[in-house]
Amino acid sequence: MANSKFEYVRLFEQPDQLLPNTWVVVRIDGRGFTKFATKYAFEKPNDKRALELMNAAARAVMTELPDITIAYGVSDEYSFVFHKSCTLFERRASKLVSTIVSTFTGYYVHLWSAHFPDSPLSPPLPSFDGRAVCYPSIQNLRDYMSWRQVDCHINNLYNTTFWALIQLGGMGHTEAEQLLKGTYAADKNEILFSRFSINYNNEPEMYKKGSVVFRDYELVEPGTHDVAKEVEDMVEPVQQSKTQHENDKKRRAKARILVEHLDIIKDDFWDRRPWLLSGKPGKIPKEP
Ligand SMILES: Nc1nc2c(ncn2[C@@H]2O[C@H](COP(=O)(O)OP(=O)(O)O)[C@@H](O)[C@H]2O)c(=O)[nH]1
Ligand SMILES: [Mg+2]
Repeated sequence: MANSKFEYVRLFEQPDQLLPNTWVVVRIDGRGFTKFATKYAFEKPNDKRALELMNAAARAVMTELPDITIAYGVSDEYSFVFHKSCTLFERRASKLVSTIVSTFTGYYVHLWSAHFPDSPLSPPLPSFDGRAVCYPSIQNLRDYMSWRQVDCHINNLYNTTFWALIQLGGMGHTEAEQLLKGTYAADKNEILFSRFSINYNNEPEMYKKGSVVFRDYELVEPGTHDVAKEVEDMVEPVQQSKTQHENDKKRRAKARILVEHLDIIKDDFWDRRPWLLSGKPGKIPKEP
């Protein structure tokens, strides 16, 4: 077919390739959620319904995109991790980010009424922005995940204390802010306990740790699988046979997708679940 005189515009399309052989993290964040939370009267500092809606949307994204190995969410943000060998075919940042953002937003809106049956959505509708970052090593990826979970802890301890001072202690916003200025974690724990008899340790795990989404296979004994080294040593992804590839895909599709509130900073979480970093699906657990 002859090219049209218009076709030169194709040359304006510039590459936006992500670095090969790296872990790609797409983090999405609710746009203007401070205002959005006020409009729908989200409970402060944590609204269980809103967080569970975020988790349900993330779970749906992982169901549709089997290349995502793990996701982590807190507040109005979610990070989705693509395994380093899984993004060979599509490494255009804009395409990955737009796929995640639109799939997540679609499900967030679709699932809204199930989580907020008494508050129908109305414009301006919820929307999310997203960015993609490449992490070259497992250590970098683990540190990224730890960074988000530490952030969750710091913010939640602060917010829990701040809102206790206001809601239970009758303080004003400025007064509470002044009181908390320069305090350490131990001070906040002490304020919660001595003034309000709140033991921070007993706060819901979802608020303290955020939410981790991953496929459920049989856990392994820690120390029996050293995937990290195996995966790091991989210079280029192993060429799988077509049947092996199809088998893995089937096993991934069969796996249940769990949403849990676990410590992802310590080694234990990763040691027990070697499939997260190896990319090889594990054993499907027997029905209890
Ligand atoms: N009340 C309430 N607000 C929340 C909750 N989760 C997220 N938010 C709001 O969402 C904001 C997220 O922060 P950020 O992304 O920096 O603000 P944004 O630019 O307004 O989206 C928080 O500051 C809260 O105002 C929740 O569970 N309850
Ligand atoms: Mg936001």
